[in-house]
Amino acid sequence: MFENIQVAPADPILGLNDAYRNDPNPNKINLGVGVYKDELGATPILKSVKQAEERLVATEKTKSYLSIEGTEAYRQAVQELLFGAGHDVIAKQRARTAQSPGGTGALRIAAEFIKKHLPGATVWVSNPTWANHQAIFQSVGLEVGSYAYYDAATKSLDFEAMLASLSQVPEGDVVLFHGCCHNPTGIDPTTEQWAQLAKLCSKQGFLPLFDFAYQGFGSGLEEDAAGLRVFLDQVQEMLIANSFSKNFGLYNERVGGITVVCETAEHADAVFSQVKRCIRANYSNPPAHGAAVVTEVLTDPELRSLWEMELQAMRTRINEMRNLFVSTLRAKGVEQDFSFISHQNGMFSFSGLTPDQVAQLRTDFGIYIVGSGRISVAGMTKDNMEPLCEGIAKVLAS
Ligand code: PLP
Ligand code: TYF
Repeated sequence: MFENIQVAPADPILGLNDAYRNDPNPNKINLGVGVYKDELGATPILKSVKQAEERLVATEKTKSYLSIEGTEAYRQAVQELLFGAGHDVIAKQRARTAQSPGGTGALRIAAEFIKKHLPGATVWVSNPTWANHQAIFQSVGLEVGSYAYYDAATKSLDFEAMLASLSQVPEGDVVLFHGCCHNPTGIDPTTEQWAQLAKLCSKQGFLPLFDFAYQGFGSGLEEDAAGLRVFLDQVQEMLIANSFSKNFGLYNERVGGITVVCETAEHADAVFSQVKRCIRANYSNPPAHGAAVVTEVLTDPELRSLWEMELQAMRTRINEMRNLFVSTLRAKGVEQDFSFISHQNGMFSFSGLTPDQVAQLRTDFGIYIVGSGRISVAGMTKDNMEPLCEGIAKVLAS
């Protein structure tokens, strides 16, 4: 039965990681996968997370199943982080959150819910977007369309084109927005632009789906939620897939949430009951540990302030690397203007390097960048900056 099955193509991002691992070059540099690295090139466990884990190990009493939707304390903590404590949506019980296995698990549940309950809806994603978006929606049989986003010529958001394509989206379709720190471009709408998008959404009648995987990596926890909250002022219904992989460094614990916002608490009850059915037929109930850690950190004032400091330190280090990258390239005599990289948000930048240049960086210098030219700035350190910029300068000059 299996003899005719062909080998699947390697994942564009995770496949690169494998190639990096197998490269014997001692000076290799990995700027592929979106995983935070510290100045030593390590991805450490946050102190706040470690302390929460120590408490949990000492006090945990059972490994029995969680409910389909996860723990109440976690679900509440997620909503407060997304909307801000005391937000009207919380007070009116218009939102329901289920704990999910990472942001990917949340997106997959959103996809199944859309497929089942919004028949005929197409999901629109930005051009470009995270490579897994298409796969997740298509895997449940949804049509995926793309809307204009990035202007390669100016290396910025083509907001006019974005508005023009979104005004073609029919009522009842779904539009995915990156809550902040757009992956792969690092370019987000401004608050004013978010307000225009929300207005358009309300006029067109499409459903916004926020993919919120980097809260706190842009400007701050509150600042990064501005787009989502501007939408909440204008629209009654929304889906949100959030992840704690990056901002808690809990990548392999798989912790996130799927949140539905409805017009009324009654609608929310009905919608959420269907979301729970999707979960039940998928992974049944979520893993407990990561979410317990997040709950402990978010609800304990001491751990919370430690976490916020650690998150700020990650954000600051990435921004320092952005500036150092731009200035080191300049010092290496690169004439092309890379200053746009200093103004982008989060882990990623679209470098504008061509697929040929990306390939040359890899074969000649052991520098690994995603084929699209996306650079994970979080992989840069003071130690690898010189060889990195040296390699890029040589490739650009060749
Ligand atoms: N959405 C975007 C835009 C991402 O970049 C990522 C991870 O890189 C995710 C979702 C999924 O995150 P998780 O690892 O929590 O599944
Ligand atoms: O670098 C990126 O864009 C992501 C990172 O299960 C990632 O693809 C890796 C593994 C995973 C989810 C996200």
